[in-house]
Amino acid sequence: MTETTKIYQNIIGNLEASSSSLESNTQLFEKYNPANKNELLGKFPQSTQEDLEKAVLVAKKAFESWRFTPAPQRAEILYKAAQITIQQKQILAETLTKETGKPIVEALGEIQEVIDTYLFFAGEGRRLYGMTGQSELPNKSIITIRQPIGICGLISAWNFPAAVPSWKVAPALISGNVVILKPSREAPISGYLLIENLIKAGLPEGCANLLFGDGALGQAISEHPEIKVISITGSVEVGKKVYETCGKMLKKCALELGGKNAITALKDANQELLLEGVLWGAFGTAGQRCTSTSRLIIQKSDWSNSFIAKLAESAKKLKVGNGLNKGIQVGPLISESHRKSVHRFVERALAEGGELICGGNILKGENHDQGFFYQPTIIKVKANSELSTQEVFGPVLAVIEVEDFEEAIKVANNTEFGLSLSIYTNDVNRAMQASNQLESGIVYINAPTIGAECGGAAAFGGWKNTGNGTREGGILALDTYTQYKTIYIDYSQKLQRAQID
Ligand code: UN1
Repeated sequence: MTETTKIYQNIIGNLEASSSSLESNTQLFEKYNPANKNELLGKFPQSTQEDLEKAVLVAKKAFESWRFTPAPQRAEILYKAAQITIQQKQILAETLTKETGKPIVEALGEIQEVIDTYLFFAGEGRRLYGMTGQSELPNKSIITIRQPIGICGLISAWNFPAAVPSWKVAPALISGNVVILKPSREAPISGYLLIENLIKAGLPEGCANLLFGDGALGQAISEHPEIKVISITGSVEVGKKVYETCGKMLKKCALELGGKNAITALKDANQELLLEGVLWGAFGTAGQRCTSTSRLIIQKSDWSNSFIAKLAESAKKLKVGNGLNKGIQVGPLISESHRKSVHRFVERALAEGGELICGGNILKGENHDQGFFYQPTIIKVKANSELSTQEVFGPVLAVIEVEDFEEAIKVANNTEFGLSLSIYTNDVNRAMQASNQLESGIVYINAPTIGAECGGAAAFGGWKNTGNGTREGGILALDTYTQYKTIYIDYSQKLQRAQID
């Protein structure tokens, strides 16, 4: 350990809290830069049940006053946190690039997503709309309001370690809940800085807490009886387990799981637009977004073959490297084990009869040996192959050729996931038919599958095994973090019997 290596502490009650694991000084995990595997970014405690109990106690106390703090006052803190994030944008982005490997432009975009999320949910502080309705009796009103639920356990992923926590923390807090965030072990620092900045913005003690740890801690959080809401972004396997736990405890649970997203290209598509869209959707973030374009479903035409060749030429020219360096378009994969998993997908696809169009290997050489780099890869496969149906989470694009529109839709829907699907066409009828028939929570027309925004109507979430119907990133996120209360107000000054008088 070099002298400068920071040992991060949990945050409990607005203070850095030494984990009980640190007292015995055995349970520390390390985080290295995936673009430079010798660069140690920090050491982190493996939090214990005792740490969790401490955080729960503090959060429970904080909830008692935060829940009754007027929402516009709660909003002031999110506005302030947005300002701080704007001021720190560059440094936060650099940290993000170091811990995830994503190119700095993308990291800046992710920090912008945090800012947008804070500003959107701060605005909700003056709305948090419920409903009013009509009573069947005179001089009587009915209103339904949203109220907070309590402590929310937020478990986030490594690929968007700033934006995804903000999607969870901001709606939870604005609604009057308090939170315990567990950032991913693979990218723990951005989440830490997020909570630190909320505290700097004036968030009262104990409203936002952070515990470092692994899946066992995530499971302990979901099992804790005092934690009333769980929101998790992760794998289907983990999501199912957490959902099962929450089901048994009748706990609210929001799941954002995998994706097998596709761009569907019809023969009347704008080819230049399509080319740019596929490159960005498939190889941006090295394909490590839940929304990444991992399939191109292309209608056979007099240009489809030359298009695939052109796509390969462009993919080969993408600059792969350390995301802090100028002009880099594709960063590393998050870890060696993840790179191995991606490579195995490629090997199996080729063994299954897939046709390698470009890439297909670990990147070697002076500029790449230090990190977990992988060549942008394109493989032509059959519609039912593993590569065309299973999530890879890397820079690997499966190309599937189809005869017509009907087959394109069928192939696009032929996966257990349903996060983000896209269609490129200039035919408005086809575009609308596709948006009607595609089985996913998000559909793009003439745009790739990545790049969801935060806003009123912009809901993020998927169908099928991608989730359980909950949404993030927009107004529908409030449904996860609020419970409804219906209030009947009888101002008739006499007993009125519903359904009888
Ligand atoms: C994710 O990969 O989990 O829509 C989130 C997008 C980004 C968020 C991705 N705004 O691609």
